[in-house]
Amino acid sequence: MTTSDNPIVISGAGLWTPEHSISNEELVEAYNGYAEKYNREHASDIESGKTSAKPLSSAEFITKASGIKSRYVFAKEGILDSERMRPFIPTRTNQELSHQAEMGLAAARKAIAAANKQPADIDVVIVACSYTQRSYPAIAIEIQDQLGASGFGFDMLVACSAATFALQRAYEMVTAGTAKCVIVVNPELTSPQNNWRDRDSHFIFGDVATATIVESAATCTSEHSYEILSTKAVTSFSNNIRSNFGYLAYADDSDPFGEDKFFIQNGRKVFKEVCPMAAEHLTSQLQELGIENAEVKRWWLHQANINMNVLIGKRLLGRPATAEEAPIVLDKYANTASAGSLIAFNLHHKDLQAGDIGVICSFGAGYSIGSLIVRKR
Ligand code: CO8
Repeated sequence: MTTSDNPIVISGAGLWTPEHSISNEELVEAYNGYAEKYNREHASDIESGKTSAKPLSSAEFITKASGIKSRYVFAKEGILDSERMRPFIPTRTNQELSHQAEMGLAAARKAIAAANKQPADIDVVIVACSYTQRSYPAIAIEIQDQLGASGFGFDMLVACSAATFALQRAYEMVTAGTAKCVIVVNPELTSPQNNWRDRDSHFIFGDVATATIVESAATCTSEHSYEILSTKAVTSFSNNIRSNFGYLAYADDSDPFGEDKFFIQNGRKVFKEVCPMAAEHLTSQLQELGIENAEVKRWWLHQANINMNVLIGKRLLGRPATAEEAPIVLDKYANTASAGSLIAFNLHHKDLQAGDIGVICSFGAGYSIGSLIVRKR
């Protein structure tokens, strides 16, 4: 979908970063302590072939294979404890603010300030992320209530593409006139769904929250705003990234926290299949607007793996993209599911000049690819 006579803009962005960070070295020390203990305790079963030994992890492998050097987490306690190997996030009462609403609100307030808006200006709140901590009431409605915003709110889950898909819904609502000012909030609390005991995936994810305001250019008074020139979404079913966590575990008598309920992937296949899909998707979207890939000033790409971004950059430009053209944030933040491209946007957009073209793009589970082409005003 494209627009020109009724410009819709991204007028503000906010980023909330947890205070706790875990380096690869800390992570590997904890994991290896756990694996060695497991191997000692199961030595006879391992020797008889009844069970497999837990392989050891390495900080060098993680950095080389993924580009990740550290990750932020909502709660550090428990993750590095080889007896526990999962975060400790105590329950809150129904009267207290939920964890994801707390994360989301912190980012939302920054986005509202950046857009030069008041909370009362917001008439739709969309919470878009990979998991919500409860089924209902929607986290979005809790955030709406805390903000004192009118209108309505809802949650939507599209894994890695939740944020871009929600921005597209926001764009369509403002275009249709069914909303005036939409906030898209991405409280990505991934750490409870990450299998910290799995050597192949324990390093991948981090927690963060981002928020973005979408409104009409006619109401926009912010210093930095970006006209949305085009949006594009595609999905193609794949089991290569999967989580079977869900409410049916109670009915099928399976362990709700069993190994198969965590994030699981065939990382190699994902890499091979998603990179060409993403590059073709973006090239064709830009072509529809008559824009050459080389004309794009900034690529705010999904942040899963540095080697993926390098490969996609090469496919798009015929050469590696520079750090200025396609900023990398996954070295510090790791894979934050749908928030990755928006972290990059938050940290690297203010230097663009009026008329500069940028691309926000997510790719991942589903498979799903979501993208927006924007122009600085
Ligand atoms: N330490 C040391 N060695 C290791 C480790 C480790 N931690 N992990 C694997 N190895 C070993 C393997 O065993 C293998 O050994 P061998 O060759 O002897 O078999 C060797 O290293 C190579 O392993 P891989 O082939 O697995 O390694 P890769 O080079 O492919 O790198 C990656 C693995 C980093 C996972 C890579 O494949 C990748 O990033 N692929 C892309 C994946 C991707 O983008 N996925 C998207 C997932 S995110 C998403 O969609 C959102 C989900 C929703 C959020 C979920 C929240 C929890």
